[in-house]
Amino acid sequence: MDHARSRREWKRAQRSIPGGVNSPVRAYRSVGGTPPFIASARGARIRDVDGNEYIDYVGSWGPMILGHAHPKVLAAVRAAMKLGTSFGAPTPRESDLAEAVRRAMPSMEMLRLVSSGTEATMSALRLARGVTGRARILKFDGCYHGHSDGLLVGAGSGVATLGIPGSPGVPKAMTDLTIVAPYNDLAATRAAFERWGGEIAAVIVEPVAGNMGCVPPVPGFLAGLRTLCDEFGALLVFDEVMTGFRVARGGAQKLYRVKPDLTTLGKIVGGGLPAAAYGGRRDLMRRIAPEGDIYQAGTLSGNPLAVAAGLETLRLLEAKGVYEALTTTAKTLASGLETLARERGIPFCTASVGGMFGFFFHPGPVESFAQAQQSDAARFRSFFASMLESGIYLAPSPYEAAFVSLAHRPRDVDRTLEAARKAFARSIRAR
Ligand code: HOZ
Repeated sequence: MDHARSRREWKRAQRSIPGGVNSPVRAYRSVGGTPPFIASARGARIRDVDGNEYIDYVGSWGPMILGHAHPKVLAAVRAAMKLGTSFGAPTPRESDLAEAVRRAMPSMEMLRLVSSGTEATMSALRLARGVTGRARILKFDGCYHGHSDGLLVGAGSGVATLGIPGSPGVPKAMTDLTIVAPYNDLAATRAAFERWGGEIAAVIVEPVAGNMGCVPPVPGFLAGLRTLCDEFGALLVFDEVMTGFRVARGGAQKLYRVKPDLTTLGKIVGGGLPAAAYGGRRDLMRRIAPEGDIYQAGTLSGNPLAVAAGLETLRLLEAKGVYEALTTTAKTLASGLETLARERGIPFCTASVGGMFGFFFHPGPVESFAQAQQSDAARFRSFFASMLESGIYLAPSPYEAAFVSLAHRPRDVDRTLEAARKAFARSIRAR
């Protein structure tokens, strides 16, 4: 594969943009090589500026559940665009989107649209602190909830990929209020509550962790969090930016039958344009300004193009069999990879939930960030490079989930597994 143009573009980008990228993981720092600069994408395929085509399992990090450039989403955006691109004033379609979300996720009795997942989680936690009058937040090691100050501790995603322990610029006082417990560890969570119980405003959790690879909750973990929150008067916040409309139409809360007080959404809810949301119990959401006294605002919140893309995406996800299809694709990939690795005696484990999956070069199980960090980084790098060379576009980090779309066909899965067979063989030779 020729990457000459991507290399040139990357050099150019680095003169104006830190690392040449507008979000750190995209720079391929942990896997090496040149990140393909993208020219276009359609369906399950993404094409770079050198004309190389890849089967895409990044899906813009989650939103592209219908596949890229879905004609109906494009038509909806085009139609909206003709009417104006931003008003900074309410529109009927924002209520349409809010109602569509509420139908899918009844725990979101009221919601507010924002523009990014970071904004959604930051705002939900402000609300939680405002209503409880408490300052502390409990999060889990390896979960990533965007880049707001108080949440940049024990964070997965790019923070984990780059091995950044925390970030300069975040005063210690901001993260002193954040308690970090190991994911899937109820005993440690209880211990934290016993120490700080009366001060904890909220527990925030990715109900299926997708920013340390894909790590599902162990049975009873989410229900246990619900019980602890109730016992100690804290709010339970499900960060479903990744899992919302991804693991099931009603998100992880539907799948695992645990009702959070507040939920954050992003990615799919914007259909590939910048929209996100936070919402939950009506009595809580009524505290948001102007109905209440807790302030949060945004010029592009409820942007008409993003709302149109989100609405059309959610509408198309109502079709019968959608989540069964996504689940089958993700499961087939995960189990196919596991079989191939096992045939070669490579320590390897996988997980898949709905339309997301992940893998670790680790014998398994991986239920926590500490275990995820024990996976074989060198093997991941070699596997990643070989897959890319074979035209398979994976997230360039072991600390990210992979996403499938409705555009992925069985032949894409076959091609991916064929590429994986080669990649596993190479990874053995390289040792
Ligand atoms: N935090 C995102 C993945 N979990 C990265 C997004 C991006 O680089 O676009």
